[in-house]
Amino acid sequence: MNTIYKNIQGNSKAGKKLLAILIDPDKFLIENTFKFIKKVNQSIATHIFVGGSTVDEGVTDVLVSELKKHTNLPIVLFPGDITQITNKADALLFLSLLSGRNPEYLIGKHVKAISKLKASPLEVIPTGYILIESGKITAVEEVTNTKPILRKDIENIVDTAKAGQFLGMKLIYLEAGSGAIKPLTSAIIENVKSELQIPLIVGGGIKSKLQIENAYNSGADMVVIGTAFENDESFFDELKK
Ligand code: 1GP
Repeated sequence: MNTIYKNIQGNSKAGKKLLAILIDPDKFLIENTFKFIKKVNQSIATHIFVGGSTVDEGVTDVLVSELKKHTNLPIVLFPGDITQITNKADALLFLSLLSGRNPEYLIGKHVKAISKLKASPLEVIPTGYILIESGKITAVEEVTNTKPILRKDIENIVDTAKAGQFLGMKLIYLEAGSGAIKPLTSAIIENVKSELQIPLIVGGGIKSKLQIENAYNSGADMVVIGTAFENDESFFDELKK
């Protein structure tokens, strides 16, 4: 059907901002699904992302099945590894870690994923994933054994995003890392957005309505938030429809 990307692209063109709630199966208690999803459904969230750097095999599949019982929001996989691919979701961000120089995360794992994907109904969305330093070592950095791009190196960040677009990627995901102390700056987001003709996702360390607005006003088409909801579900109260 391939409707998820078209929807993101259409909203980006129309200036309608999107919000994805990231659920890390490794940190989420399945018995809390109903209570948690009720809050998601009552909020301005438009998408649910599911994924994490390290998740036990089979856990994502069980979690997505449970989520599907309680929400009509699109469920998009944001996988740290091939084992997190489940056909029960709607789409998959086919992430290539463009900020790093580890071939496994640029193309290696992608080749290995094909046996699972070629007969899959999942909508596969090629996504350039760019990790930017956040003042602390993040899980992505550790798991992928790559270095993030320095915040001050805006030209390199912009050129990396543009290279992703020229390679044919449909989305660029600018990532400060889960639990980042400070989210990405407006300058980084604005500079990247001004060079891109594809939708821009921004995540990492966003934990207030003001920070969401800042990311949107700087050019993010979609904001992703995970840790802030893991730490305090009352944040949903500020984000009611
Ligand atoms: C992480 O960008 C996402 O990959 C979300 O980050 O957990 O800091 O919200 P947070």
